[in-house]
Amino acid sequence: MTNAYELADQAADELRVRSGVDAYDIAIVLGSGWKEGAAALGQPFAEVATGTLRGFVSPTVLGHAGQIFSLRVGDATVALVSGRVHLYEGNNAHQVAHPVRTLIAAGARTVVLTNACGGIDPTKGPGSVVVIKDHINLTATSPMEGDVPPAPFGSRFVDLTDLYSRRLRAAALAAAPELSEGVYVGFRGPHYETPAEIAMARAMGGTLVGMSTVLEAIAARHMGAEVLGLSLVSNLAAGVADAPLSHQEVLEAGQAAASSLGGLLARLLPVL
Ligand code: 8IG
Repeated sequence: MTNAYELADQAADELRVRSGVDAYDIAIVLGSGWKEGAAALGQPFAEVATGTLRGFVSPTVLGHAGQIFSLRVGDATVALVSGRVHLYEGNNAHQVAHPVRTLIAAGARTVVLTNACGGIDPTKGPGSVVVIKDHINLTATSPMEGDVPPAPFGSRFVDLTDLYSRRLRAAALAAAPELSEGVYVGFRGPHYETPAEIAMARAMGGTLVGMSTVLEAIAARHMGAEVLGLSLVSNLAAGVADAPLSHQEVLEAGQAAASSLGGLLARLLPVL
């Protein structure tokens, strides 16, 4: 069985051939709500279906096949990864981390992880964008499980002290002062939390809750990339407001925010 790093190298080689890009600078993983906005970054010069790349599993959301768009933004060659996959689709931590590992194997030194999430802070309601300062991984799994990482990668016991790059967070907050920072608590889902679980997450120091990002961040940091996390609050978490959560509302909040998210990415990319 090929290890996760060889698999990422092979997928990166296939991606290079299909996109014509020798080395990427920045990889942006697009969470729900972010894809529409990302069109504001410019016209991609290549589009690769992830189904044609080794190790990629297909998203289970109908009509959302995985794609990697390649484009130039200023001096940077950027990959937009759409069609993220999650643990709750039945994937393991390595499958979830594979797109990020592939883009890093294809040269990306900066990884921007975007997502839509629930908000615990009632003053940062739907439509707020929060820079992830740190995370609490409650998925009970890790992309570092399994085989020992081969050279040149460091130990599986990767230090996560500066997981969400201090430098990138400062750059993002300087370029977009309306943003604030928060701690993202990663659950497995796909059910939303109970009010008691949200009370726990708040007591732990969490301000955002979601079902993605944490495993990709760990894998990216381990491979030496700098990580920036951006969360779009789509709903207040369970029990924070009186209303029940509705998936429909979550989708609508994403659509409403889409155009401003693109503008935000366009402002941030030059300073990363
Ligand atoms: I959008 O309230 C979105 N994703 N775990 N909880 C969790 N994930 C989410 C939520 C939420 N909203």
